[in-house]
Amino acid sequence: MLVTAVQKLDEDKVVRLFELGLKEGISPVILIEEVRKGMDKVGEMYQHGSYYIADLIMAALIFKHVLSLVPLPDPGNGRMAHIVIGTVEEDIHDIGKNVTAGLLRSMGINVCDLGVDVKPETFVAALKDTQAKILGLSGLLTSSYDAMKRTVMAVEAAGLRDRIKIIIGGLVNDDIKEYVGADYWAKDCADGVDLCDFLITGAGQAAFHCQ
Ligand code: B12
Repeated sequence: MLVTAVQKLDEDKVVRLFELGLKEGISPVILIEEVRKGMDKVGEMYQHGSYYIADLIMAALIFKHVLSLVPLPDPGNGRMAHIVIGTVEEDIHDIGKNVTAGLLRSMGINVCDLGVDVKPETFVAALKDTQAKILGLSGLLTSSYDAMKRTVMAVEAAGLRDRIKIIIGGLVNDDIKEYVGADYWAKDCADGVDLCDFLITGAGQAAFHCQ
């Protein structure tokens, strides 16, 4: 129902169902995932020409509205971080990246979020600055795969590759991970958060499907 309401861009209904879900004790991660599936449908309709860019913007606004219903910790980018995260160069999609960063913070993981359209050299500078051991790259455009690859190459060129684990998220899969040269890919934020937890604390499952 939530998926269909998002697909129809029915903001009132989405908010009502999301609030109801929270009230019934359903995990925000599960509810967010339902909204994400609805966004996929909106994306498909845009691709097939039945929705326009204004509809993508509307979908983004609805997503931001539901996210405001979930208390996520204050950003507060600290100097020491476990993970540096950002959306790669020339890509401005940030909803999924923000959800992931928020969930990581809610688990007490220090996140340095560089925002969107982040250049490879900016990622490298932040990795040096924060001493982070994990780099999270988000990208939803086909062109983002090359930007991810350039970022991995910049990390290598800076001599940091051996100590950094690189996770990609967004519209990615195992082939993209191989192409980009990353260590892992995450199918969703829950997957990504489990993986980061494992890489930082060694807790949780030792084998991830995204490896
Ligand atoms: C909303 C949206 C927009 C909004 C973005 C608003 C914003 N602030 O982010 C706006 C309207 C700005 C937009 C613009 C464009 N968009 Co757009 N957009 C979408 C849409 C509908 C939803 C994306 C979204 O937010 N999903 C919800 C979030 C929660 O999901 P998510 O990003 O996948 O994130 C989840 C996981 O992937 C994961 N995750 C994400 N990042 C990371 C990172 C790490 C480290 C980890 C561990 C996990 C993780 O966690 C999240 C939760 O599980 C998608 C359709 C789709 N199928 O995704 C198209 C889509 C991505 N857009 C598309 C296009 C074409 C564009 C434009 C080029 C349109 C245009 N002609 O201008 C521009 C590009 C602008 C640019 N340079 O970046 C295409 C891309 C096609 C392609 N293969 O290249 C898509 C796929 C639509 C389509 N089917 O055609 N878009």
